Amino acid sequence: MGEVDPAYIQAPEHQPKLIVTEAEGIPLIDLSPLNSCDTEAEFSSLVAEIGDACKNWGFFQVINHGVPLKCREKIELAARKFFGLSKGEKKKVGRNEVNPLGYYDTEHTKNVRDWKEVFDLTVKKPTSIPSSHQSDDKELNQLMNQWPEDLPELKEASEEYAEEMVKLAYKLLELIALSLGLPKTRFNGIFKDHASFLRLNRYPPCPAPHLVLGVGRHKDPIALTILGQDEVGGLEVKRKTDGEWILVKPTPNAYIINVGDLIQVWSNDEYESVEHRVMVNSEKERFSIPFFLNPANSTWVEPLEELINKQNPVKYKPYSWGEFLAKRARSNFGKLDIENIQISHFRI
Ligand SMILES: O=C(O)CCC(=O)C(=O)O
Repeated sequence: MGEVDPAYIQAPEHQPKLIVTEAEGIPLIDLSPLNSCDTEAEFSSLVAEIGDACKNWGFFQVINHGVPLKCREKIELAARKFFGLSKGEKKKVGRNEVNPLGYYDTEHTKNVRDWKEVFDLTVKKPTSIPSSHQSDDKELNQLMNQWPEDLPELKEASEEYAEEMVKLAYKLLELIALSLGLPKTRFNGIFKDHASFLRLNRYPPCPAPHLVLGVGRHKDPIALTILGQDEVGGLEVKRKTDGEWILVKPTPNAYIINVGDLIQVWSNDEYESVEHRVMVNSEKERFSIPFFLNPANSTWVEPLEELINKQNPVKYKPYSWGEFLAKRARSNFGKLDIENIQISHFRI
């Protein structure tokens, strides 16, 4: 990526402090009660832990999650091989505004360029998204995964891994539903035709880690993110209690889970989507693999009626997920003059 282009430089108030405050980390939750015949009491305590983590942090890590280590190692190796290809080879599977899947190295977050390269793929095929962000335009674009010709293992590893992510996502959705006092399968129907994405991220070493970010501060617009990070570290979460940026220390073979905007709206703000960002460093490259759980693009999003009552009136107007996504995608490709669409725009 060479010298630091001004397009990467964060405003002074958003530049990272490289001296990391040692702090209590996000909760680490053991999911083994899901995989064994443990007692009812252990299961209830797991549901309570998930609820507390969603409410107090919006983020947590899970261990004993059931995703085979081999499957994770396979995709991590394939990702390293992919990003190790020449720029020319990677650009052959480059993404663009018509098909936003594939390789990309000029993504912007909050109108500042991110210090990273990515490879995106859709989990369910085919997936379509609205072709434009205009509400009256009903045309859909079919999204096509693009695969590098000389790296067949990337497709195989990604497809196997995505299946495991979907299984884990359903387990988490069920725990979250229970923690909100809802039936276990309350969210399952919403994801029947899910349009989830998998992303491979590489953050190259950076000569000015105090000025730039691998991903600028943002909240995820989706339902849930399941992130595998390597041992380098760099993800920071904005602590709800005091707004401090807290580093998520890498835990071997754990996954980092965060609640996205959709769960914030469905839960009528009981569980909030929390801001996070990624620091880079001057010596080491870093890899991460987020899985973004998305409902079908035709989904209308609004607070769940079971959670609404006189004391807790509805806080959001319904919005179309597909249209929201199409509007949001516009700012990935370049610098806009205005803030892009946020769920706060639907707040009553
Ligand atoms: O790489 C990470 O740790 C987080 C990535 C992230 O927040 C994103 O891709 O939206």
